[in-house]
Amino acid sequence: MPERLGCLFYSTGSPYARICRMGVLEAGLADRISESETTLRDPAAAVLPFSPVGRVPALVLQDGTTLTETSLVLAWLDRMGGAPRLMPTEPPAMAAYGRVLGLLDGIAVWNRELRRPVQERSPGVLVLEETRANRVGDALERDVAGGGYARLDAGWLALAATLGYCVRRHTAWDWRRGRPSLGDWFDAAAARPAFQVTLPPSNGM
Ligand SMILES: N[C@@H](CCC(=O)N[C@@H](CS)C(=O)NCC(=O)O)C(=O)O
Repeated sequence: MPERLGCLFYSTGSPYARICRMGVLEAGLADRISESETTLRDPAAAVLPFSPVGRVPALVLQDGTTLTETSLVLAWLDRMGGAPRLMPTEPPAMAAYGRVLGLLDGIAVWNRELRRPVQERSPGVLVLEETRANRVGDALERDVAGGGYARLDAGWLALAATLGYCVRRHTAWDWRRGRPSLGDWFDAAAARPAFQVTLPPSNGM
């Protein structure tokens, strides 16, 4: 029996947790890390006894230590001998990962704004985040056309999870329009088993 390493708390809709879930699968550690689904923003959430932050991903290690934050979880998977290594160490790949995390953070803000009642939404925030997403989307189109995001690492996982989130949970952003290379990249990424078994529920905004 392989040594058990920990338990990853996730919610099915979370793109951040999905990055880690796909990372566990792609790094070949699925038989050593179990998964546990939790609710969010809920005083009864299963993750709260392990993390006062109450967010996912949260990885509870065997000694009770809880790691939160996607990048810290990915770095720990590398430390546990996962292969391929996920966290980039060279500046171009680090920049590529950071670019997608910035996009995802902006989309999370945009999506949260859209979930408010119409009269409570801030038009300024909506415009800012849509503009940011389009700017980064155009840069990603150029990156991918030039051969970027080809290696399966944290940047790859984050890009697959972010675009996958937009397909099923943030349809407000028509990211494919005018971005054929990004569309082709996503279709290839979406064919991988780790992507297919972590699909979020459709709840398009
Ligand atoms: N910076 C964090 C972001 C994680 C995050 O925002 N997770 C969301 C789900 S997508 C969450 O748990 N939200 C619940 C809450 O805010 O209480 C990371 O990189 O892991």
